[in-house]
Amino acid sequence: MSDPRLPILAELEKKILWLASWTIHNANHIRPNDDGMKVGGHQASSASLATIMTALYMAALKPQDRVAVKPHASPIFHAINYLMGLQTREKLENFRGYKGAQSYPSRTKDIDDVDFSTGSVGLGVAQTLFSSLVQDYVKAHGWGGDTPEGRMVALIGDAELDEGNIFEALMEGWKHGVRNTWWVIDYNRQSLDAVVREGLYDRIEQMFRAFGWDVVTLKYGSLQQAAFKEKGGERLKAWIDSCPNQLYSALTFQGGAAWRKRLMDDLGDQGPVTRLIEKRSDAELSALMCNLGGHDLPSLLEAFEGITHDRPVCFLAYTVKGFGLPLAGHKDNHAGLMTKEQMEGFKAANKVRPGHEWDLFEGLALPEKEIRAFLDKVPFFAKGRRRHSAPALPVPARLGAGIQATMSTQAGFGKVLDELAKLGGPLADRIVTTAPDVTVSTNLGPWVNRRGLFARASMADTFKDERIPSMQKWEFSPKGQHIELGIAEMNLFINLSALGLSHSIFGERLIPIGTLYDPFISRGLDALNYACYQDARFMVVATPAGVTLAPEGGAHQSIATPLIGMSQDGLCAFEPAFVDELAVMMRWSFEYLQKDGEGDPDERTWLRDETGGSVYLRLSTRQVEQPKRAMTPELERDIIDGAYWLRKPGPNASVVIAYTGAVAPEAIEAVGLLAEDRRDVGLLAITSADRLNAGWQAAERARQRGNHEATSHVERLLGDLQRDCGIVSVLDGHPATLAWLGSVHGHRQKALGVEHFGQTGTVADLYRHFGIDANAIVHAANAAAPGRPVRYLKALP
Ligand SMILES: Cc1ncc(C[n+]2csc(CCOP(=O)(O)OP(=O)(O)O)c2C)c(N)n1
Ligand SMILES: [Mg+2]
Repeated sequence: MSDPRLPILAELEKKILWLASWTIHNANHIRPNDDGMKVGGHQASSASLATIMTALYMAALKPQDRVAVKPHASPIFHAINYLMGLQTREKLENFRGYKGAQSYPSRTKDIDDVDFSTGSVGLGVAQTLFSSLVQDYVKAHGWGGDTPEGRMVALIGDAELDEGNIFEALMEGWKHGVRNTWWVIDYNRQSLDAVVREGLYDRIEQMFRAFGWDVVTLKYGSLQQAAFKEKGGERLKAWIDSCPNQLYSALTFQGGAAWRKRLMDDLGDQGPVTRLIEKRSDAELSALMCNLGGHDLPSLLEAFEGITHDRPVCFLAYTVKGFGLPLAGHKDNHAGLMTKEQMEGFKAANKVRPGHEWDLFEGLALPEKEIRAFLDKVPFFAKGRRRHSAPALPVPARLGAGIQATMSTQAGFGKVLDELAKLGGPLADRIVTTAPDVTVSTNLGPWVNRRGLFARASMADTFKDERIPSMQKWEFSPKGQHIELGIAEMNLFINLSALGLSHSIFGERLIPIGTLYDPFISRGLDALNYACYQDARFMVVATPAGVTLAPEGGAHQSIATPLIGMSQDGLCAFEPAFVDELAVMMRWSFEYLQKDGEGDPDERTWLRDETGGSVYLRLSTRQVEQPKRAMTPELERDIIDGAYWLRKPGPNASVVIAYTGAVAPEAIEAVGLLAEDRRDVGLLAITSADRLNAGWQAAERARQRGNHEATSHVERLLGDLQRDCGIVSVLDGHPATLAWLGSVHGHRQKALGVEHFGQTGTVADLYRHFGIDANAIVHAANAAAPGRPVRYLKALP
C-alpha cells in the first residue's frame, strides 16, 4: 500500500522549492554581475536538496535529531521554517540583506532553529560526527534525562567531500565508535566550477565502508525502477549506468526532446526500448530521466525510515543540481539565477498568482485544511524549539595553583587543573579535556591521572595491570573526563565546537578545555573560527609558544598567534607571564565561558563581557622565577582587564617598558639596567593585548557616538605619562601585537618582537638573535626616549 503521506509531501516539496526559489529571485542583495544582472544565491544547489530535505524535515526526522545543512541550501532551510511559522516573510524578503535571513544557515544570526551553522564547506559535516560523540559523552555520564538519542545528520555536497577535514573526522569517529550519525550526500555530480570526476561514487562507498559505515545508495527513483521492469527496461538501466556525468547533466539541462533524440540514437531498436521511449511525452521522458533516488520521496522515506540501528550511515543520494528549474544540470548553474521570463514560467507552473508569492497554500492541489493538519503534526517540529540552555556552574572564588619559586605557565596550567580535580565539585565534574595526541606534553597528565579517559566501553591500562612503572594512568571508562584525539588539529577544534555547544544542543553544560602546541592553531584555524562563529564555548590552551620553545626547533615556533588571539572574534586571548596571573585568568574564564547575557559594556573597560565567549591561553614552557606577592582584588581585576604596572612609572618617566608573556625576565632586567640612568622607568605587564586593545577601540567608538567620558583601561594606564615619554613593547610574537600602544595617547614607541622563522638554539641565543633580550630592549628605550644615552649597551648583533 502506498504511503498516505506521499501526496502531501509531494505538494510540500513543490512549495518548498517554490519558496526557496522565490526568496532568491526576489532578494535585492544578490551580487550583480558585470552586465548588471543578478547572479548567485544558489538556486541550483538549493533545488538539488529540495526533495531530500522535504523527506527529512517533514517526515523522517525526530525532535531530538540535529542537522547541519549544506551552506548553499540555506534558502530551502529557511523556506521549510517559513512554512512551519518559524521564519518571517520580512526576513526572507531581506534574504542576504542587513539582518535578513542568512545566505548560509547561522546559529547566531538566523532566527529559525539552525542546529549547526555551516558556510566553510566540510566543517558542518564533521561537527555532526563530533556532536554525536558529545551526545555519547553526555549520556555515559548519566546526564540528559530520558531524552532519546538523536541522529546527527549532515547534508553534504558531493564536492564538499574534497575537504580533508571530513576524512580526518571519519578516522576519529571510527576510533571512538561513532554512532547515530547520518551523512546524506547530495550526489549531483556538480561542484561550483564543474562536473565531478566519473566513478566518484565508488570511491565514496569504499571509503565509508572502510571506516565501518553502512552505505545506502539511492540511485534510481521509483519511476525509473518501474520503467526498468518494462520490456526493454534493462537496456535503459544499462544506458543510465554507463552514461558519463557530463552528458547526463547536459541532457538534463536540454530536456525531454534532447533525451529522446539521444536515447533513440543510442538505444532505438524498433522494438521494446523504442516503445518504452515513444510511449512517453517529452515531459514524461524528462521526468523519468531526472527521477533519481534523491528526488524520489518514496525511496527517500523508505531509506531514512528503514534505519532501525544506531550505526553510522552514509546515504549516497543521486540528485540533479537545479532540479525542477530551468537551470537543471547546466555546468555553470552554481551562480545561475532564473531570468525574469523563466521565473514567470515557473510561477505559472506552480499556479502562483502575482502578489501571492508568499502565500503558504497558494497553488497547492490539496485543501489548506488538510495540509495545515499535516504540518501541525510534523514530528521534527512537534516539541517546539530545539535550542536548550543549562544553568551556569558555580566557580570557586580562587583556584589553587601550587606555585613554586620557579616554574612555567604550562606547568602552572597542569597544576591548576590537578588541584581542581582533587578539589572536586560541580565545575570539576563538568570539565572535559581533549587534546590531539599532546595530552602529556601539554601538562594534562595529572588531570587525566585523576579523572581518566573517556570511552563508552571501559578499557584497562595494560601497563598498570602488568605493574610496569609509568607516570601516566591510561584508563578508559564511560566516566572518564578526557577525550583523547588523534593528531589532527581540525578535529580538536571541531570537537571543542561540539563540546562547547552541549548546553544548547543537549541541555547539559560542559566546560571543554583543549590543548595543543601554539603553532598548530594555524592548522585548525578555520575550524577554530567556525567554532567561534557558532558561539561554542571552550578554553583552548596553546603551549609551548613562540621562539621560547627554543631547542625544539624552528618548525614549532609560532609568530602570528598573538595576532590571531587579538583578531579572532568570539575568542578572548590572554598570555600570562606568571602562574598567579594564570590562575586568575582561568577562574575568570570558567565564568566567562558560561555567560550569555546582554547589556551594555562595562564602563570601566568598555568590554562586553556579559555576552561571554571562548578563551585562548598562550602559555610557555620557560621556567621563570615567580613573584612573591599577595593577589589583591585590584591586581586580579587588572590582570583580567589586560594590564597592570609591575613597576609604576614616576611622574618624570622618560620611558616605559611594556611586555607580554615569557619575556618578563628580560623586561625586568632591562628596567633594572635603565634605572641606573633614567628616573622613574615604568614596567607595564600586559596580560591580554586582546582585551586591552578591544577596550580602547570600544571606548573610542563610544566617544564618537557622543559619550565623551568613555575611557578604557589602557587609556587610564598610559594617561599620566608625559607627552615625550617613550614606550618600548616586547613579546615573543609578532611586534604588531603591541605596536599600537603608542597611538593611545601619541607616545613615541619602539615595538620589539619576532618576525622571522626558524632559528634554533637556547632561549638566550634566540632572544638575542630576534632582538627581544634585555640589551635590545635597552637599545630601543634609548632610541624611543629623549635624554642622555644609557650605559650598559652592548652592540646589537
Ligand atoms: C572551505 C570553502 N571553500 C570554498 C567554498 C566555496 N564553495 C561554496 S559551494 C562550492 C561548491 C560545492 O559543490 P558541492 O559540494 O558539490 O555542492 P553543490 O553546489 O553541488 O550543491 C564551493 C567551492 C566554501 N564555501 N568553503
Ligand atoms: Mg555537487
